[in-house]
Amino acid sequence: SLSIKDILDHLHINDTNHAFSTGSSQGSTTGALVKNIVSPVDGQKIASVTFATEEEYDAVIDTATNAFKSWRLIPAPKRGEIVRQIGEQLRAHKQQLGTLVSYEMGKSLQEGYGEVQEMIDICDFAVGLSRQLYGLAMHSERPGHRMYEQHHPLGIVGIISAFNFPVAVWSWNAMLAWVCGDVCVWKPSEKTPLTAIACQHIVKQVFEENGVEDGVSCLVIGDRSIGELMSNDTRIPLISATGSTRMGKAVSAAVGARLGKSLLELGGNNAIIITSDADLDMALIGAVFGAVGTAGQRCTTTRRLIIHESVYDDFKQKLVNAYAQIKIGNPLNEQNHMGPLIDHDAVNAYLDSIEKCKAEGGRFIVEGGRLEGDAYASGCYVTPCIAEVENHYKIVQHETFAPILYLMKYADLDDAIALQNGVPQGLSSAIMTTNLREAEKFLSVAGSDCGIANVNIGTSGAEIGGAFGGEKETGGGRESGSDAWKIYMRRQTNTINYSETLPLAQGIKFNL
Ligand code: UN1
Repeated sequence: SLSIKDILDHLHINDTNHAFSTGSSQGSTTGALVKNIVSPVDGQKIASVTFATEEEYDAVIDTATNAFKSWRLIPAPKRGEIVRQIGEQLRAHKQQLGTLVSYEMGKSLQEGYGEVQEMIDICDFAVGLSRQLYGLAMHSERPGHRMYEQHHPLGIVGIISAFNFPVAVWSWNAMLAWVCGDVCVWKPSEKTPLTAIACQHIVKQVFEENGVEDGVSCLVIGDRSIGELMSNDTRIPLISATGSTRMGKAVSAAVGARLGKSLLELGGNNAIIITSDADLDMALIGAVFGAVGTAGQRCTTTRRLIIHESVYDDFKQKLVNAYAQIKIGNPLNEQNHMGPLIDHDAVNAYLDSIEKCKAEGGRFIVEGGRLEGDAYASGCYVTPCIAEVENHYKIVQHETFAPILYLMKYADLDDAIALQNGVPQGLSSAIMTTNLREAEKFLSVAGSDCGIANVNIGTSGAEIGGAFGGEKETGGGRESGSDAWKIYMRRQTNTINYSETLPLAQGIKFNL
């Protein structure tokens, strides 16, 4: 296996990294602030990054604005060919990049590789899409007229991404935006900028080899103040933001005030309904992976289980047994199922949520807590825990980004669906059942109100081919597959008159 030092060298991560990159040009290493990036895995400093100043940010946007003028003229399938090469490079660097994702963010190595695989998959999707940016052709009501629609690129797409999927969510946006003819400015989470720098390096080389102008892929390192500049910037027609509902509301308000477009992918509070007709062994795998995978830090993490009373005690016992098997520790060791939380703030939020849950009456059947000892020296390792609760508890209504699983009991499927829908968030949902009527009801208009609704699959681990996102406080945005590409383009309706007269629509007569 590779040493972290080898991986950093391989991915061109320096001890001190630049505040921004537009591709061939890079920012200062003095900038507004120099921040050390510490791994939650072992508490060691990995490298430092420089935060961009406002002037540096402005220079990046100027470069991107200029790059758009030529990038948009390259035919979409040719842009797709460049994205294909990016996919090839991601394949070549999968092991190193996946390992750095795991080390910088703390998710298991398997999930680190999985994240890079999602990037490769979206590249493949985008290559095909580059020949399928279809508009409709309509039949005009007037003789000698042709009507059709076409999709043109928007310009700059601003991408604000979160620490939990430090690179995949960027790629869902960037790969589609690029085949659509847009240029991208990416502000990664200030908690995980190094994997972003590694991606920028990979992409920049592909763009350079293809003679693409500087500025099609830009990276700006900074905290929320950079996000605020982007949200208020009329030079950025679309902001795609992933993160907390609080952040999303701020982005949406700023972008909305200038009538820009936003694509929001915010919090989830995802539940699995486990019915009396469920295959309980399958339900167990779905529930446990959904709850402890990525240490409960996916927006699709399973936070609630709504279990039929007839199987409640049985399933509860299965869960307790399964949780006793979970190995927590260094995520680079493939024996471990669960790594650390991202930082000490996250650990404190987790501990605080446990206290709040107890105060509201929650009964813990698997206790949580911070892990102590040499193997957990970073102070970011916690135990996944399970509490029996009521859905209306304030803490249950809230998304705590940690491995806390809430259990509740139901008797009637309509009540279970009401509980599942009875939270402010609307990202992912699932039902475990072998009963066709139950499954179809859950998927029906009277069923789940979420953007994602699964049958006999957990709430997390969506494939890139579907549109990803959710309703209510999740923000309404859709990324990745299906027709999610349309938000990265502006639609134009064109009517062409090839006749020798000018008939007006709606039969209006206007004779001069
Ligand atoms: C996220 O947590 O922001 O469906 C994205 C999943 C992953 C993506 C999660 N494919 O769990």
